[in-house]
Amino acid sequence: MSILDKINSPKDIKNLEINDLNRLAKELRKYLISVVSETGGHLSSNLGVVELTLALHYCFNSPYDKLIWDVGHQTYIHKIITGRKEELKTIRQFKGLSGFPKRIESEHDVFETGHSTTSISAALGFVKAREILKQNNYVVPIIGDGSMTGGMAFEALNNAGRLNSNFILILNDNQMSISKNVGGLSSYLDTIRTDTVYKEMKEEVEKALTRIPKIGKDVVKVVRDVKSSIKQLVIPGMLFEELGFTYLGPVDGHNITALIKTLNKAKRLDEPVIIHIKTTKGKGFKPAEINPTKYHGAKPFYIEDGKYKNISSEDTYSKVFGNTLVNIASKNDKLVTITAAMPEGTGLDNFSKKYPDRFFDVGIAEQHAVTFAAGLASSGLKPVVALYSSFLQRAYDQVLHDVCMQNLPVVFAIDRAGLVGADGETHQGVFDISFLNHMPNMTIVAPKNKKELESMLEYVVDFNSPIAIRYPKGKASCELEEFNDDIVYGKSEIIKKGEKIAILSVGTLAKTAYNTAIKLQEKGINCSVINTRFIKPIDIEMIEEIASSHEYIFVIEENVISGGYGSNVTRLVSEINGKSKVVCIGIKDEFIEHGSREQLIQLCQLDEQGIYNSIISTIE
Ligand SMILES: Cc1ncc(C[n+]2csc(CCOP(=O)(O)OP(=O)(O)O)c2C)c(N)n1
Repeated sequence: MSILDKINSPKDIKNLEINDLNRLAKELRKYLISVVSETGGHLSSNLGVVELTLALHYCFNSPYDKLIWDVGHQTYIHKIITGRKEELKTIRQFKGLSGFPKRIESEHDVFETGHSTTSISAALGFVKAREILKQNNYVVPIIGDGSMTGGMAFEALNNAGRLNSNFILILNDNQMSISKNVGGLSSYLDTIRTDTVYKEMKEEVEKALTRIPKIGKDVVKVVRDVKSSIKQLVIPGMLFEELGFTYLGPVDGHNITALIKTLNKAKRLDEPVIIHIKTTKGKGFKPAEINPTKYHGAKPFYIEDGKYKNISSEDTYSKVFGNTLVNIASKNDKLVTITAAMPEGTGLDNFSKKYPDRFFDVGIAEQHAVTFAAGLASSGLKPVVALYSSFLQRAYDQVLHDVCMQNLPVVFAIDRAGLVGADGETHQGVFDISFLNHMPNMTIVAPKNKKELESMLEYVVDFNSPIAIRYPKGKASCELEEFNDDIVYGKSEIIKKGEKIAILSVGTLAKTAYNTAIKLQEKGINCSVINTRFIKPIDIEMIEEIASSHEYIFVIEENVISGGYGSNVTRLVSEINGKSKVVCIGIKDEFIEHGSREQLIQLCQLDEQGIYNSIISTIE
C-alpha cells in the first residue's frame, strides 16, 4: 500500500518521518500528473508546491489554522491531502471539484479565490478577527511572486507590517507568473535568490547583532537603531523588513526539512514574518519544468512525453485578435498594446515579439494597466488594453475615472467575454456589459464571427473615444460570413427579415440566433434576426422599427440580464411606447459554476434549444 493511500486528512501526515514525507511527495506528484493528464488543469503551479503543501499541513493544524491560498489554482495537493483524492478526477468538470478553493467543498478551504492578490488582505482580516475573538490560531497566506505584482499585495503589506502578533506570509517564488514574471520586484527577488554572499553575510550580521549585549532601556534603543542601520546595508529582504516584516529565507521550497524548520521558527515569532521560498514551477515533470507556461493551464496530455492529446491548430478569437493587431500595427506606428500578465492568453505573444518596444506586460496589475493606457492615450498614442472580462472588473474606476471622464481613445479588448467554462464562477466574463453600459463616453461593440472581429478591430483602433470590443473564449467562427456589411457607428446588422418575432443577438450568439430562427421556420414561424454589433450606443432607429412591427423581441446575450443590453432595449421600447414585449435571455442573478462552455451555455438556456424553448413557451 502506498503512503498516499493512507492519507485521508491532514492528521494522517503529522506523524510521518521525513523520509516518508519525501516518499509521499513523490507519490503525490505521480498521482497529480496522472489525473491532470486526463482532466487538464493547473499542472505546473501544483507540481511546484508539493513539498510546501506537505510542510504546511505538517506544521499547522488546518482548518483551525488558516491556510489562505492566493489565486487558488495551486490547491490540488491541498485538496488531495484534505480528503478529496478520488474527487480530484472530477476537477473542473460540471458538478465536480472546483479548480479553486471552495468553502462548500471542504472546511479546509477557508477562503475562496480565483482572482489573484487577495490573500494578504484576507489573511489580515482573519488575524484581526482572531484578536477580537481572542483566539490563537495561525494565519498563513501563501502568495506567488506573480501575484505579488498586484497592487493589492502592497496595500495589504502596508497594513500587515504594523501587526504586533503572529502572521506568517509565504512568498512562493518560482520566477514565473503564467509567463516569466516581470518588473522591479521580480528583479529584487532574483537578487535575493541568487546572491549567496548576501545570504551568508546576512547570517553573519544577524549573529553578530544578537551578540551585542542589551543592558538598560537607552542601550536597547541605541542597539536597535544601530541594528536597523546596519541591517539596511547588508540584509536581503530589507524591503520587507522596512515594511515591518521579519524576513526569513530564501528557503529551498523542495526541501521538506528546511521548510518545516523555517515554519516552526516563524510560529514562535509574535510579529509579521515573510518566508521567501524558492520553487521550480513544473517540478518533477520534465516537459512542465522546461515549459511551465504551456502546462500552467494544461490540456489533457500523454504522460510519456507531455504531448497534448488533442492538438488543435484552430484559430481562437484571442489568436485572431493578436494577429490582426500585428497587421494593424504595421500601418499604425501609434498603436501600443498592454497585457496584465497574460501575453499568451490574450494572443499578444506574437505582437510582443514583433513589436517589443510597443508592447507592455505590466504584471498582474489591471488597474495600473488601464491608467497607464490613459497616460499613453493622453500623449497621442493608441493603446489597446487586452484583458479577460473578469479581470477587467478590477479596474472599474480606472476605466470610468481615468479613461471615460477624459474621453481618451483607449481600446479595451475584452477577451473571455461570456461563459468561460472550466475555471468557473470566479472567471465567468458575464458582467462587463453591465458595468461599462452606464459609463458616459464609452462605446461597446461585439463581433459575430472571426471576420467581423477583424473588421471591428480596424474600426476600434481608428476610433477617437473609449471603446470596448468583447469576444468570447474558443474557436473563432467562420459562419455567417456572407453577412458582411460595413461597420457604421451605432448601427446593427440585419441577418434575417421576418415578422412577429425578432431575435436581437449580442456578439457570437448571432449564429445561435440564426440557427434557432431556421429551426422555428420549420414550425412555420418566420423570425427576424438582428446582429446588434453596437451594444452601446443602442441602435434607436432599429429598435423603433422592430418595436413597431414585431410582437416579441427576444434579446440574447452572454452577460447578466441585469444591466445588460436587454435592459437597455426594454427601457427604450417602453420609452417609445413600442408595442413589442421584450424578453431578455442571459445570465440570471446568480454565479455560474464550472463545467464545459457548452454545458454552461445550455445551463443558461443560451443554446439553440434553450432559446427555441423560450420563444415557443412565450408565444404559446
Ligand atoms: C486579477 C487576476 N489577473 C490575472 C489572473 C490570471 N492568472 C492566474 S494565475 C496567474 C499567475 C500567478 O503567478 P504566481 O502567483 O507566481 O503563481 P504560480 O502560478 O507561478 O505558482 C495569472 C496571471 C488572475 N487569476 N487574477
